[in-house]
Amino acid sequence: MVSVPQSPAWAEPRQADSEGWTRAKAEALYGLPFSDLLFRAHTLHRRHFNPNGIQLSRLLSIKTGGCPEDCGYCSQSARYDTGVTATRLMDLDDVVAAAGRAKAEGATRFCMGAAWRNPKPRDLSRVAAMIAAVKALGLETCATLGMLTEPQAEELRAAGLDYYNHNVDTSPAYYGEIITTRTLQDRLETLAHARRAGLKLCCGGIVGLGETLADRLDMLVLLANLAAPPESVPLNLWNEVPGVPVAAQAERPDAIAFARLIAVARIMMPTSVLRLSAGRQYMSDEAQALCFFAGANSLFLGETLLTTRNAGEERDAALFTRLGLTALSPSEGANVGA
Ligand code: SAM
Ligand code: DTB
Ligand code: SF4
Repeated sequence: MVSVPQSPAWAEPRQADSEGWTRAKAEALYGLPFSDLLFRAHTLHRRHFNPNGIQLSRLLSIKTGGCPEDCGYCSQSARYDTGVTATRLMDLDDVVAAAGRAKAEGATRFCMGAAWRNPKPRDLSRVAAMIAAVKALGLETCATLGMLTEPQAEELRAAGLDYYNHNVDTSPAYYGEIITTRTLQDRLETLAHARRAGLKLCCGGIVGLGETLADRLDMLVLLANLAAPPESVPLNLWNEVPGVPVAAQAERPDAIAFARLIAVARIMMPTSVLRLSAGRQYMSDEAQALCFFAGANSLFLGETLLTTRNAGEERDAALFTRLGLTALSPSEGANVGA
């Protein structure tokens, strides 16, 4: 007879105690037998969300390339030869037309991304007009424009912005290997400005940049220990970009390792919406299904993200049918039992 070791107690998901989440606690979760870990994460997931619902977002790059920052994974940094052509900020009408198409395709949130270190005053008022117009279509709004001051965040909020996306990207220890032109502290300050302005946070990072498992867990610890965890946590798998420094060292986790990470994120941030973000084009339907069971409940629709490929409409429609997934409305796309 094959001897199966006794499972550790799985039944009652526990929150972190008053000292918050630590690497050791995250490692203990990550190291659970796979079925115990997934059961525990899925139990929490069901407690807080409709487990068959999925939040659907659409991205649009409203200003592409030519970015002065040196993020070592990014196709839009002016420092690397990636083949991306820099553009000016899009016209309002074109953005509204794209948002209308996104709504028709089933998206409930429209995320506008600009390759800036930070927005200049004139740019900010133009983006504010875009936010107001997209909001008027009945979509939730999200923007990712680089660093923000608190008054800038307030201006965006007043225009109708719901979410601000600004990622920590990786662990505190690995951060300096990937980005040198702005610090993690700079990013945390922007997140604080967005929070104080009343914006919801969309904040996560990338997996597969050459970091260790400890780095991946430290990134989750950082996110989970924020004063209030982000309402939305995008977990990006590195999307291949030729010509950037990360390309030489990148290694995406396999499906089991990624599902474990999603499950740990679900347990550490039980009421946050977790997005399978960049990298779904590399994942099989089965791998995505595992991640949804582990607690992922959001994704980007469409053929492209900002500059790289996404899974695409046809494949996603078939996936949703195969898995019986239905779109979450904006109110359901927030948690149901916080
Ligand atoms: N410039 C803004 C900023 O950095 O906050 C907004 C746009 S930036 C492209 C948004 C996020 O996309 C990054 O923080 C990073 O997490 C993710 N990202 C960028 N390039 C990626 C890639 N090649 N693979 C996976 N994620 C990527
Ligand atoms: C996030 O965490 N992922 C999205 C969104 N926030 C802006 C961006 C993914 C970008 C992937 C690389 C590209 O398409 O250029
Ligand atoms: Fe610029 Fe954002 Fe790309 Fe960094 S991730 S290079 S800030 S567009």
